[in-house]
Amino acid sequence: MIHSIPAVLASLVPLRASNAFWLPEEGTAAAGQVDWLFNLILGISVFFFALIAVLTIYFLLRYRRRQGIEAGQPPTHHTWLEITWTVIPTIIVIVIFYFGFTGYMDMKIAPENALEIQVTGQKWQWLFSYPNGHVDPDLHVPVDQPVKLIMTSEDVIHGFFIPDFRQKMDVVPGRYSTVWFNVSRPGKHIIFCTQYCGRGHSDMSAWVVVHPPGEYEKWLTEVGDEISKLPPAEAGEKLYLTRGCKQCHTIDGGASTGPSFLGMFGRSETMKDGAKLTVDENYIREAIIDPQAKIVAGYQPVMPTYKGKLKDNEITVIIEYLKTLKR
Ligand code: HEC
Ligand SMILES: [Cu+2]
Repeated sequence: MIHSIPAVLASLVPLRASNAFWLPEEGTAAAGQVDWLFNLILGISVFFFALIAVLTIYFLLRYRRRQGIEAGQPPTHHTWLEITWTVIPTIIVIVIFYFGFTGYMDMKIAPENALEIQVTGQKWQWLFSYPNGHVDPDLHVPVDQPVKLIMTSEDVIHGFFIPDFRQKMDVVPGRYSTVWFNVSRPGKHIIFCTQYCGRGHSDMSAWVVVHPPGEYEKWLTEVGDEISKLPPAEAGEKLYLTRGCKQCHTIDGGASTGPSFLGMFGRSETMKDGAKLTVDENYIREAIIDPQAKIVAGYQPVMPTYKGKLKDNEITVIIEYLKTLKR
């Protein structure tokens, strides 16, 4: 097949909307805008790089020192040349600024009807809290609806990044940051943490699940009363898997950031200050709500508090689950 020269050039200098070749999928319309500007800047840079490189080589050869030719006096000043190289770049940066700034404002300011979802970053998991109180390790959203995320961190700085949406925002303890987006197709997109936040940093990922029309509401009611429907130990296991405990506690006796849950209930534990105590319901409850109150010997005080994040009935089913993990 013979390609026309413009078609080949167009595929080499990607000033096009579709980027499957080197950028991730464009999950939102805003992502398309970001890519468009990125490609514009890239195109301008490639053009000037090529122009300057070619001219440099040409001048090097053309005006090289040769036997018998004396160098003339160079001109000190060339008004029109100077005006040209000032005006053209100024216009270019103004255009880039205009599209960059308006695009930034569009991505920054959420529409008023946006659905709000709370996001918590913690070592080493994202937690998403929905309007009905449900907390999930993944971000579920309806299609064709602006969604605003209100994000904060429980411990260190995390970075919330959805490559497909070209959205990235720091998630900082003690303050709130936001992002918003509107996805027009059902599907799944990955979320990463982009700040090196410790041992489990590379596991700190989640999914954006974009539900087809009507499915989001259905999902929300279904998960809303899951805890009360499941047998306690199963509900507890579910919370162990979805609320971040798994990132730091194993259930097979293996080492991790925190003590393994295997055979924990009823065992005698030595604290950092030398005190000995037996693991019972009240001790576990305190360990979850106020982890810094008693530190197990040999471990760092890095467990985040779950005060306000786990309801009483949820702590109860976690305890029921821990009781089942016998040696
Ligand atoms: C960032 C890591 C981390 C996460 C997440 C975490 N923990 Fe911990 N946990 C620890 C560490 C470290 C210790 C030991 C130091 C201490 O006592 O605080 C600990 C101690 C405990 C203890 C006391 C253990 C013992 O052997 O005496 C319990 C119970 C506990 N965690 C429950 C949980 C539950 C339930 C969750 C999830 C809802 C959870 N932890 C999430 C790190 C974590
Ligand atoms: Cu992180």
